Amino acid sequence: MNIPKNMIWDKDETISRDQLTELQLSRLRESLKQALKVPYYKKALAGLAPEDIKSLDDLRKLPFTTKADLRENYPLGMLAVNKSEISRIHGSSGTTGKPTFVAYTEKDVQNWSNLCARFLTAGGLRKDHLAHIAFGLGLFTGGFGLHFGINRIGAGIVPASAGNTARQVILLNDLAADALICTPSYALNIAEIARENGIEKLPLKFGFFGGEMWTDDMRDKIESELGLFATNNYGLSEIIGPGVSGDCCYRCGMHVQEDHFIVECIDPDTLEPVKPGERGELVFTSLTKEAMPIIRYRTRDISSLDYSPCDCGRTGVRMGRVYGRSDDMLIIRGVNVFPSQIEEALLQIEKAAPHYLIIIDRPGNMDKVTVKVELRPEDFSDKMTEMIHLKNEIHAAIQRIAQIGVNVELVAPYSLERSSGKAVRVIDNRVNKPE
Ligand code: DLL
Repeated sequence: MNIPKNMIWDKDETISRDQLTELQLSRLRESLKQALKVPYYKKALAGLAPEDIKSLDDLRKLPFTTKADLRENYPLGMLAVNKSEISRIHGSSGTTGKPTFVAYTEKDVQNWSNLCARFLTAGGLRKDHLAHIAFGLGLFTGGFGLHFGINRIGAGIVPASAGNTARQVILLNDLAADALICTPSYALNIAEIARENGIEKLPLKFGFFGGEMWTDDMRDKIESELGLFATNNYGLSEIIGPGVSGDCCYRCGMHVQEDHFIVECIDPDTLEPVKPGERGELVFTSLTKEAMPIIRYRTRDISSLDYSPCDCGRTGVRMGRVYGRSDDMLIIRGVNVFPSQIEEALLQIEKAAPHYLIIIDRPGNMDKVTVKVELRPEDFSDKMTEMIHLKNEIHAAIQRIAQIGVNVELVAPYSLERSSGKAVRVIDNRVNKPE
């Protein structure tokens, strides 16, 4: 495996905490000034002026912004510039209803490209590499966000976009890209199709994966199947897209790009900050965005923050893997369960392929959870005892990690639907889901 050397793209990634605090404070005032051009924020800030922010602690005086606020201002009510100044529009599809649109000025696009160039450099991409983008090149921020970041570094791009996995494999093999850019679940699908087509090893060296929840075990699996060095990167459309944070080569948490975003980690119930290292909901405030500045956006993503120094020299606080979303948290017979716990359990069992689907029903008054687990082709057997043993093993692992009993259904290799973007892992058929 190619472990990249530590390399820093931009000296601002290493400024001291004191310098950072000073920079954040002055940028926060500027950003508030920009936000006050949006009628929604003018009302929500209720007379609060940028000068009222004397220290970063005063951030807590500001109101939160939620997805519902953005929806109410559909399509472009949160714009702080004239429409003529828009350089790009992206959107997040969500599972229901209309997309949420986000807009960028030319300066926003430039900043965004630089943020992506930073984490790509951190994870090993250099200008002599070729990078294959298998994110959809469209309204989704993943495709074009990464495209412009790679371009900033000067590396070559194969803009494959999403879908047609067999074709992706041909391109990856024949053009010999060094880096693969997609969701972690799609990386596994690519590995699977490559294997089916008799390709032992694609020429890939690095993988930049993000856009959905994944676990450390999933990373190990992807690395062993594709023989590359995989890093995690995180972001969300409302804040900018990819580039909010990313792993460095030491992979001990994703460095938040704090010169562009202030991050808080709060208890989603009390809305009070949690202590460093404790799990809570991440909240971001943009510091440099012109088109759509955003104040204290509640992401629903559950993670934790680590302020200890990192050997790479970057000073941005490190966020842990997203454990789940507070709205993805399943309440099963009163027990809180995150899909990531089920993934963790499944990946501990060698014979279970990393493809699964969680289905929840409530036939009477009791929640019933079925976890469909695909078997690896080589382990698919018609020996009943072996299959029962495996089912029991999976059942016990889920019970141990997620503290719930589930109905395990073993399904044939390749029978679960593959996605070329964010994988759908949960189908909740309950009519009245517990809040
Ligand atoms: O998924 C932006 C992105 C694209 C990030 C490509 C990284 C790579 P949205 O479609 O708005 O934007 O979805 C944002 O995806 O709130 C998280 O729940 C989840 N997410 C994004 N990155 C990660 C990650 C893009 N590395 C939502 N780990 C976020 C876990 C992630 N979850």
